[in-house]
Amino acid sequence: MLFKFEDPQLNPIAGKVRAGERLSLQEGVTLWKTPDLLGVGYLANIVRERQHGNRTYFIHNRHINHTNICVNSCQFCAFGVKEDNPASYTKPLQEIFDDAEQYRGGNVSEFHIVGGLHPDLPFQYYTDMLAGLKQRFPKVHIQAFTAVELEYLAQIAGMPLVDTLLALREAGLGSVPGGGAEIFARRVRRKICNEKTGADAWLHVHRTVHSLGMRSNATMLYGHLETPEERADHLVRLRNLQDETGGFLTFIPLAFHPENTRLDFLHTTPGQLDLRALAVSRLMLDNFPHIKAFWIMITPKIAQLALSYGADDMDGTVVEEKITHAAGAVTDQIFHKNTIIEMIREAGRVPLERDTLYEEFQECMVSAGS
Ligand code: V47
Repeated sequence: MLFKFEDPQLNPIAGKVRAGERLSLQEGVTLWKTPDLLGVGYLANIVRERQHGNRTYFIHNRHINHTNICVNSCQFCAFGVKEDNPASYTKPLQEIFDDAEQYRGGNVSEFHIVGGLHPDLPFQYYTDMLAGLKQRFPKVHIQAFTAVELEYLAQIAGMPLVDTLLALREAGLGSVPGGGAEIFARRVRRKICNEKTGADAWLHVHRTVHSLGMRSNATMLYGHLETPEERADHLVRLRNLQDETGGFLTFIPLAFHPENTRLDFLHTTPGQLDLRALAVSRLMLDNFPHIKAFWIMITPKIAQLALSYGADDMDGTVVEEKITHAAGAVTDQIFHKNTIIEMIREAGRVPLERDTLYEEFQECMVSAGS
């Protein structure tokens, strides 16, 4: 029996999805606006299963947030503070290495490193951090520094972006995470992150990363002041760059957390928007291999449902997450491998533990001591 859409506007979109045709910006807006969430999820699931069947990826990773000191003061961020704030911190390199050591033996395969734009740390702090981790954990992939941080590090290093990236790669950088994109629309950026580098600069950094043969991820912060039209525009701009470079691996919609931010008059995102964000992303980003449900931000329960709304990746074990938790996230900061495996199996999918670049993966069973 054919699925019957509640919203007839979804019928022509369904025809294109079934035929594997690209959706337009306007169709993207329709997907963001339609009350027929089940219809949007149904379509996203068609694409998800066409690409990945029941396969669902996760990674054994560890997040490291080396400093919360930041020269910017973004309205949506509760993590970044100024140096004179009693809650400010900058981890000495030895502390980063010692923390990482505690994790030895756990078969971690990725360090995910992001932090504030620190006014005084020298470029060598970053290269020494990468080199020190790589020396101690040669097999662990390092995914580090958002496009915003990379642009800032180039300023600190006094080098062109390409040379900065080459120096970081030489020290151990493996790939670039997707943060810092927020929402590309200038209207909203003026209100939520006026000092921050613009959309074109974010896209330029990723274009440059890809030109060096490195992979990266992309994100979109949703659930604040942006409109459905601005969300659709964000996705189309990412899709255009991916047409050009093919360097993006994964897209992660990031649910805005308002607590302790200057946007604390807003509410946390409703579950329907979290599911819709993943589903619309899956449908619009037809050239992105993966869509990730970041359980830290949308809760494990929504992340599990998301596996039927377009997502094929559950991120990973994480261990320590400060950015969303500073903004009121109530989720744990660590997930044990067994919990992720069970959640994926309960959703009727097949759990595959992957490396950062999705080059190696293997099916997992719940095991003792994971
Ligand atoms: O860059 C900041 C966002 C990002 C808030 O690449 C906030 O695989 C919600 O980018 N509420 C960091 N979001 C996280 C990130 C990420 C996470 C997981 C996987 C990957 C990946 C990337 O979080 C920041 C910013 O865009 N953010 N404040 C907030 N209050």
